[in-house]
Amino acid sequence: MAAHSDLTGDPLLGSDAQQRFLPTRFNVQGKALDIKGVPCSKLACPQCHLLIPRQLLEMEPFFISILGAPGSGKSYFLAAMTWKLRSILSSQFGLSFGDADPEANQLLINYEEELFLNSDDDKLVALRKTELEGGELYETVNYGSGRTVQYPKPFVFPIQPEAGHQYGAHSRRLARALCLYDNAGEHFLPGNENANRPVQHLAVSRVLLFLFDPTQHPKFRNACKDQSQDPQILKNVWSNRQDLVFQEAANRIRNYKGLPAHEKDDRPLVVVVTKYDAWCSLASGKPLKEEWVTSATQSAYQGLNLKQLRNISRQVREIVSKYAPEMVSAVEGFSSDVIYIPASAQGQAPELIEESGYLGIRPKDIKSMWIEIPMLYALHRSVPGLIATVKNGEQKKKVSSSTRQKTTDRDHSSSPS
Ligand SMILES: Nc1nc2c(ncn2[C@@H]2O[C@H](COP(=O)(O)OP(=O)(O)OP(=O)(O)O)[C@@H](O)[C@H]2O)c(=O)[nH]1
Ligand SMILES: [Mg+2]
Repeated sequence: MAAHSDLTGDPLLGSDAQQRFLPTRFNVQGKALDIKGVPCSKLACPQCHLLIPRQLLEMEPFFISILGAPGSGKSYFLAAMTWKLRSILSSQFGLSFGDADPEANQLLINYEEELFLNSDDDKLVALRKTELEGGELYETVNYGSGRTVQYPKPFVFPIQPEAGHQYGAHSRRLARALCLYDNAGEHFLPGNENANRPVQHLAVSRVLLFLFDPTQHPKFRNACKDQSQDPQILKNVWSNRQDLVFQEAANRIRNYKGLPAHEKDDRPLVVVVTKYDAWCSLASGKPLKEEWVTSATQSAYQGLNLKQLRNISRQVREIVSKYAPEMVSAVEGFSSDVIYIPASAQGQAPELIEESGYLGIRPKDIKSMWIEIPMLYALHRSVPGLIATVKNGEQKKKVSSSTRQKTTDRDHSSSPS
C-alpha cells in the first residue's frame, strides 16, 4: 500500500483509501517503494485490496469463530478474555501475546479500557450492541457491477512460545496469528444469510466457540428466578431460540465446507455456557476457580488439567440437557467433539442504566470467571504443545451434584507434531 499521503484512490476501496500497487522497486532494506519513492510497510491483499497484518504472512493464521445469539455476551466475552490473556499468557503459560496491529484491534482495546481501565470505576458502563455493518467491524469492497461485499474485520493476536516455554526451541513452528471476530448475533439468525456479508471464517476456523446464554432460555430463567437478582433472569430481556441459531450456523458451515448432512464436523466445538454468575444456583453456586483446571507443571509454567475440565464439562452438559435438551442435541448432532465450559465475563449481574435503558456494570465489580479457559483449551487442541497439560493429582471439584454422563470429548496428546 502506498505510503505517500498524495497517493490516494483505489478502484475497490474508494477515493479516500491509499493506493494499492504491485511493487517493482525496493530499497536496500527490502521495502517496496511507491511511485513517489517513499518506502512502504503496509501490505494489502492483491484480490480484495484490504490490509493484511504482516504477521499473517510470517505465522500460520489460526481462526477461531465466536458464535452466539444476539445478547449472548460475545462482546463482553471477547473483551474480558483478551484482557485476561494479556496478563496471564506470558507469566503463567510462557507465551507471548500482543496485538498484530493496535489500530486494527482498536475497537476491542476500547472495550477492554472501558471495562478494565476505567478511571471512573464506580459508574455503570455498557458495551454497545455490535453493529450489523459499518466501518468499525466491517470493510466494504466494491468489486464493480453493483457487487459490494462487507468483510468482517479480524482482531489479530500473534502468539508464540517464549524462551522458557517447554517448546521454546520450536517457537517459529508453534507461532500462530490468532484471528478473532466479533460478529453481531443477528448474522446467525435463521434467514439472515447474505452473500454480500459472508462469515466464511466459520468454515476455516480451527475451533468453534458457541456461546450459549442460559438467561435467554425460559426454563433456565424459571429455575433460577428465586436465586438471582439478574434482570436478564427476572425479565425477558433477550430471548432467542439458541438451538436454531446454532443450527443456522451449522448449516452454513456444512454449505461452506461441503459437509454432507450425515457426517459430523470433527473440529473441536466449545459450548461456552455464559453468564455463569446468573445460573450458578443450578450448579454448586460457588465461583469458578482457575485452580480447578490449571495447576503447576514441572516447568515454571501452568498446565491445563484436561481430566478435570472434562469432568466439569460432563456436569455442565447435564445441567444444559435438563433445561435445554434441544441445545445439546443440536450441538452434538453437528459435531463429534463437544466440550461444555462455564464462564462469566462480568462475574455478577448487570444493572439497568436509567438514562440509556441499557444494562451496565460497574468496572470495580467485574470479576470474570474462567473467561480464558475456553481459549486455553482451543489453543491446546489446535496447536499441540502450545499449552502444557497436567495429568492429575488434584482433588475432584464439583460444580453440580451429579456427574453421570458420557463425554463426547476425547484425549489428545500435547506434544508438538
Ligand atoms: N450476568 C451476566 N451478564 C452478562 C455477562 N456478560 C455479558 N452480560 C450481559 O449480556 C448482555 C449482552 O452482552 P453482549 O456482550 O453485548 O452480547 P453480544 O452477544 O455481543 O450481543 P450482540 O452484539 O447483539 O450480538 C449485556 O447486557 C451484558 O451486561 C456475564 O458474565 N454475566
Ligand atoms: Mg456484541
